[in-house]
Amino acid sequence: MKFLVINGPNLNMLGIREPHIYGSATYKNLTDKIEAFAREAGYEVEIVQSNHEGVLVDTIQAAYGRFDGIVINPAAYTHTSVALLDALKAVGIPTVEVHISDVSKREDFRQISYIRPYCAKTIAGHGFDGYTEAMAFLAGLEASK
Ligand code: CA2
Repeated sequence: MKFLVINGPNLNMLGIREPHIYGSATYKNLTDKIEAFAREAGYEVEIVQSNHEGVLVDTIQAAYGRFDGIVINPAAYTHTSVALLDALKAVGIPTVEVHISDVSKREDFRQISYIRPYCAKTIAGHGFDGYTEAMAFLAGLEASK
């Protein structure tokens, strides 16, 4: 199993501000957790973070034929980006949408997710565990093929 984990804008700032929403752990803590989980499970994982929508689109396109699953937290682009939805549809790789916070309990503008219709599952409000739960879910999907 080879996973691509994609994180959108400002997630590199984790642990620096808004700990009441996103916790006090840092982005490095997040990538360490994902890598440790993958190592123990025998998965390969690549992790990309960008603040730029076009870079995220390029990253998804470059994944074509290279990964068994994508775990994506598009951050604010969740609520705005048709381009990310189109890119995910174009590559056709099974994808799980992850949010650290429980977006369903937040502002109205966070209730829209453009990528959700494409995703096999959305995990929100589980903190960093959402990322490892997403990888386990995608591995289960692949095993059931
Ligand atoms: O809950 C999530 O994971 C979000 O995707 C995080 C996004 C937000 O726009 C989504 O609605 C929900 C924001 C990420 C920004 O992260 C920060 C980290 C530290 C300080 C401030 C923001």
